[in-house]
Amino acid sequence: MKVDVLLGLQWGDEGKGKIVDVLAPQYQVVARFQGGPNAGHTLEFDGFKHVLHQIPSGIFRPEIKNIIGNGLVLDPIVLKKEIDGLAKYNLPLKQNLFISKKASVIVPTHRLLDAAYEKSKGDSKIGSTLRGIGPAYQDKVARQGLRMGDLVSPDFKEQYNRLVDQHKVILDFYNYDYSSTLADAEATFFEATEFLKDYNFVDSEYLVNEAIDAGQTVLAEGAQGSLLDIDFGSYPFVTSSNTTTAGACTGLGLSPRRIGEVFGIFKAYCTRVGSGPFPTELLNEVGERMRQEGREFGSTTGRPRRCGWLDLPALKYAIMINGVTQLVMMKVDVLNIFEEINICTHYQLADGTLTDRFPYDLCTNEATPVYKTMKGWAQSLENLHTYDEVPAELAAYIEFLEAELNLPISFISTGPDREAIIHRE
Ligand code: 2SA
Ligand code: MG
Repeated sequence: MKVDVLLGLQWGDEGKGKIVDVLAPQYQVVARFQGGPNAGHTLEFDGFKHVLHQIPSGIFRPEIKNIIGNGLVLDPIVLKKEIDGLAKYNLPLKQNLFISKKASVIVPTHRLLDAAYEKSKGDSKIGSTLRGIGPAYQDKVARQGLRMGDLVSPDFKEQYNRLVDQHKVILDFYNYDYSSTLADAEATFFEATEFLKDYNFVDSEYLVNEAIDAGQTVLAEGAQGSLLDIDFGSYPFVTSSNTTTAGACTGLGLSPRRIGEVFGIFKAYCTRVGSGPFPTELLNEVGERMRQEGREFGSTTGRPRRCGWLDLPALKYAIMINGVTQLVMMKVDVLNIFEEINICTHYQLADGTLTDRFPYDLCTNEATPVYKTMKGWAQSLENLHTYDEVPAELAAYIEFLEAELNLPISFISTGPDREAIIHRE
């Protein structure tokens, strides 16, 4: 048995939550491998809409084991809130949610540090979600962070204080005033860590590998997107983890030989939230229509997302890094409103050269998109369930992409609900 990986090929918000939920019935285990409360995975079914941040998107199927892997940075406060928010669904979380003891802990001062660093950067800020992600990964890599397994240790409070004392020195250096907020946040933090002690803390690398050995099917669920990867994204405007397939290996304790299918999720257009280069961004009325039609607002922070046309050089790069085997195209219905649809096939760089590669210096070397224009289908896609029913212009769009990307598009999502999806066998 192999582990299938599902991840975003753009700058996040590709609709991963929905696809995990759609594919979940085929899997016995769903595992998150990186990121933390910066993620917002939206699931919609039976008229409900629910946003998950740290809990895997298989949680609504009680028979599935949901694992929070070692590669995450977890905020106990947010985790308690998420668990409380799920209470109304009567899910057996004490039986089907498993938290790696090796996952890193986000403490309240990590959030303050995130804010202090961003403030100090001025106009060149990253556009972080300010959930403490970067500072928590910093402490992990500096070999001084806390891990979820430490929560039950008798000297947890001392370990916590040692770390926070260091954070205060940095906050003082940045003249960042924490006096009014920290005490309350700490009280909520310790309330949350007490609450979480009733949940399952596990050696998740054993759980995952033993599940595979026992013939169970496992889906690894990525967060954010490939172009936000710490190594391969548009650095420094990235998140602090490996959002790509390799991250599933380190973030769950899996050998690369265990990886099976890699589902690459992309939207039929592009969005980005936060700062950083975005060659196909539309700073005009077309972009605004995409934002409204696609409800493109951050599901964690509510920030308006930047919108633009599909970017093939970036997509090809993400497919290469991830070893994608199947593509999933999301939010196709958002393009129903356009008479013409553009696809960026190349960039023209400042010196005039054309390339379909993702440039190292995208942040400083302006890449002007070169577009292919296709006719839009300009009609509703509601109630479509098979590929045969797809309008000819949409079929042409899909087939053009498959030829360019050299991969099949296996799923086409035509609306937010679980049911609004075309699966091509
Ligand atoms: P961070 O919070 O320090 O990891 O931010 C660093 C960059 O990564 C981007 N980032 C994201 N981009 C898209 N979606 C994300 N999740 C939320 C959502 C975001 C939200 O699903 O909508 O609600 O605003 C996410 N998380 C991090 C971030 O914008 C920075 O560019
Ligand atoms: Mg999201």
